[in-house]
Amino acid sequence: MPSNFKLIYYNLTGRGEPIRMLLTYGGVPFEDSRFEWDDWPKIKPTMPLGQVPVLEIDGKRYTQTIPLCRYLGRMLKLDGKDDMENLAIDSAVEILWDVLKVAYERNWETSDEKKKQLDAKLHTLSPLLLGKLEEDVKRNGGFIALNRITWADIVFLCSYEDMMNLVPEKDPFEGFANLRQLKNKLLENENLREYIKKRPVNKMMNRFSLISDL
Ligand SMILES: N[C@@H](CCC(=O)N[C@@H](CS)C(=O)NCC(=O)O)C(=O)O
Repeated sequence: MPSNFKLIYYNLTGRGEPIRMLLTYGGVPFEDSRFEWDDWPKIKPTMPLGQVPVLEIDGKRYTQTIPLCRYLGRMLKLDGKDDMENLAIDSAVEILWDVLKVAYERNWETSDEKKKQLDAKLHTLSPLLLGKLEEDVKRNGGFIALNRITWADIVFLCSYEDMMNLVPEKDPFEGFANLRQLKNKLLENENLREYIKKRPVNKMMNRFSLISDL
């Protein structure tokens, strides 16, 4: 296993947080290199694709959130034991990502017209996709992809926090008791609890934080 990890990302949750939380859950020490929003123009040209998150592994830089999470999932033995199990994990993560992408898009949209369209899209998509995951959690004995914890559950925890933050007008998890229970179960993990208590406040998205659920 590599010995040196450094995550470069905004001082926000977003795409950086699942990587931070996976390393944290696995008890892997890492340098959490955060920068403020206003510093981004200076940092952008120094990043491999002009984007973040970037994970430095033993000094080499890697990009792309989901592949990085999948890699960490494998490293931490939070992956599937065969192709079908890995497909279930990938599929759950992609469902979470599909809802989140629309929620983020809506959040950053400045045109009233487009915001309204994204609003309608989100309020149709969110119950449908989260409803599917709710059924999956019920069937999987409390976990999102398989009958045991996988890296998809950690991605879920981060997605839960961001969704609660991005959709303040209506609790997106209302009526989804199994998803809520999963969130509570994950928050029993001591590594995650300590990390959540100590991490910097998300200044740009601070309507909700998991700290209120500890
Ligand atoms: N496919 C990449 C997308 C990365 C991405 O869009 N990062 C955003 C922040 S979440 C970014 O760097 N935006 C600033 C920019 O493109 O200038 C991934 O999943 O990691």
